[in-house]
Amino acid sequence: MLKNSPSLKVLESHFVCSATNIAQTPPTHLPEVAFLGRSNVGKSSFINQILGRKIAKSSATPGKTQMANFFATTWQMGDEKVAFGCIDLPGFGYAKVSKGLQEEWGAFLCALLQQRPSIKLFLHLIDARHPQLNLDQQVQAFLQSFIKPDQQIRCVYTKFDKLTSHAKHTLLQEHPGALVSVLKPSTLKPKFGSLEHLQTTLLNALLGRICA
Ligand SMILES: Nc1nc2c(ncn2[C@@H]2O[C@H](COP(=O)(O)OP(=O)(O)OP(=O)(O)O)[C@@H](O)[C@H]2O)c(=O)[nH]1
Ligand SMILES: [Mg+2]
Repeated sequence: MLKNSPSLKVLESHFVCSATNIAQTPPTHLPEVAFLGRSNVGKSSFINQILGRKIAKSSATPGKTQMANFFATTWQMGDEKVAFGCIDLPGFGYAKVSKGLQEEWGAFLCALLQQRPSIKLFLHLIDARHPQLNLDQQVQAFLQSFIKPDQQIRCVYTKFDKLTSHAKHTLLQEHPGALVSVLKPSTLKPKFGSLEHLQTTLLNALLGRICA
């Protein structure tokens, strides 16, 4: 069973802007979480889930998010109020995007991730059905190559609901304490986590606090 945490409430969330190049990115006065992972892994859906509203556009068609989309939100955890930014990024490895565009996106995304000191948490979303893909390992190596001491990387295994019971236990045996997400958080068995556990862990990681 997971530990109890102070109650958490999302007070407000709003869209800030979209960017296709560094010049269009907003000021860096808030700490930020960057959501990254393969195309269609569930980045936009996850943002909507933790913010409690459909603010990021999600779609069954891979390649939906084609720009870096910036959101700002304020959460209350216990007596503490925290304002921070969320960056919804286009997915890596979307084969249908033309080579030229892919290269262009690659350069922008790499620069964005490397040169934005306000990003305190890189949340790497991984499809729970395919936890060992080469592309995800490349993303981890890329993040490790430039991460600074005040930044953290956390993984979230998405589409956990699509696993068999056996596969769920295997994943958690191989990755003890892993964060998992499902399409409908209310259907997740408490032993695997909860929406509030995800939110609390994310907020603590963003604030640089050690958490299980
Ligand atoms: N079963 C299940 N489906 C999910 C989950 N998360 C997302 N999906 C579905 O997966 C599809 C892709 O979700 P998105 O949130 O758009 O994925 P994305 O990573 O933002 O995709 P791109 O913007 O294209 O990179 C949608 O049909 C979602 O409903 C999950 O945890 N479980
Ligand atoms: Mg998306």
